[in-house]
Amino acid sequence: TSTMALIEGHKPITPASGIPVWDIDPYDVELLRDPSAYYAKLRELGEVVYIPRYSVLAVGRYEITRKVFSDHENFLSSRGVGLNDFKLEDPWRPPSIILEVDQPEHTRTRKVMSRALSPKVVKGFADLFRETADTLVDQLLAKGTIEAVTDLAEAFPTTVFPKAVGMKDVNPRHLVDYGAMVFNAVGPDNALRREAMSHAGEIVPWINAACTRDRLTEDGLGAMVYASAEDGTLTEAEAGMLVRSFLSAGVDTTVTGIGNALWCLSQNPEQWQALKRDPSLIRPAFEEVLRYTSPVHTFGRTAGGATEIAGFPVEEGTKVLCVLGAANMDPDKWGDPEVFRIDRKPVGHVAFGAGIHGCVGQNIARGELEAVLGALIEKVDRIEPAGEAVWRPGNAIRALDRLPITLIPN
Ligand code: HEM
Ligand code: OVM
Repeated sequence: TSTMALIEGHKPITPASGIPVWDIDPYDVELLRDPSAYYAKLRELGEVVYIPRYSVLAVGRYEITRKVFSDHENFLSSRGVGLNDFKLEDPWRPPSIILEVDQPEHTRTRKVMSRALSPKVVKGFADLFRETADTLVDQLLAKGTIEAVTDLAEAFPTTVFPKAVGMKDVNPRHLVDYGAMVFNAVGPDNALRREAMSHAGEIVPWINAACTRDRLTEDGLGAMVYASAEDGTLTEAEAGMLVRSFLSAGVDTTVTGIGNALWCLSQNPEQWQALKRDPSLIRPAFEEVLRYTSPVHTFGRTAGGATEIAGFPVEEGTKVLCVLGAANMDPDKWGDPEVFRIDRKPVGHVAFGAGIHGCVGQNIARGELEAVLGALIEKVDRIEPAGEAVWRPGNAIRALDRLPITLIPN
């Protein structure tokens, strides 16, 4: 550990000459509410940009973003995927044993999680997901005008996900607020992070307790992870840590995915009608929602040693912001990226990341969205805006804060 003052918890760097310098705050709340101009300028400035305010590099062009984000040899996850370098400053909670580790440690925990979240296991939840979605949509149709963020986007995952995990303790608010802590923690020490963290005293102990074996049923995802503690693959404590990963990554992401999907479809009525005509487009429609809105807009990496990005030397300890939202809107990769088309089939989008850390929960996320969109297209004729959609700034998550809509039945 150096005696040098840290900038946002990591080592200040001297960028290689030739790297464009951009004096911007990518965590400014106004920018986060509407990031498209920031994404465009980041891509325009060069393959890699230096942001002095945080002493970090940033990438936003598609190819280089994908390359850096998936290059686990040179760009580590174990020093944190946010601005804090865990090697220099203690993280706010014990690091995730899947997200925030490198190979070879990553391989063992990843195997346990991918078995628990396999397509076969996820299929087993299809009826629960669909029945819950049908009931919820019927209730919301009776109301007519709804606040889609709370009434649907939050209501659905906070109902089905704890059941899938097998949680005995129920507290939807705590699950949503914990997600806000986890995802805002990867940003700087700004008002967003501090506000999210202000709930920590109550929520962290509740989450930790909810991850223990005696607070989980015998038949959920949690039990599957604890089974790996029985066969010796994991310790009991490690099993608890992986259940914590479900609760960290599995709620706010799908809440955001559902909210963003409803926003896309309410703003593009002809795409909604196309979806109703052809239900086989439900999955491609969700992939396009992910590309178009990038629910996880930015995650980082740390250079483990001297390396390079696009030919520029990069020193050890450099934090690199990988702006997934910018990559998913790169016109050099996507034709008319600003057009939302449910039949685009955007293979290669980076909304779930890429490489060894690519989202291990993507099957269950798709299963949840399939149930919600399936129930909606069957029962709802039109989705009309009923007021202004308001975005909620987040250091890593781009979600709606409010989405008033009217559901008109068939
Ligand atoms: C990893 C996005 C849903 C669990 C990731 C990563 C992204 C992501 C971008 C890569 C992180 C990195 O490389 O540093 C999303 C989005 C979702 C979603 C956009 C929903 C629309 C879920 C769900 C779960 C989950 C439902 C749990 C059931 C995880 C875990 C990792 C991860 C445990 C770490 C994987 C690893 O490091 O090997 N997710 N996620 N995610 N996701 Fe998701
Ligand atoms: C975790 C986790 C996994 C993915 C995303 C995330 C930063 C956390 O394992 O705790 O949010």
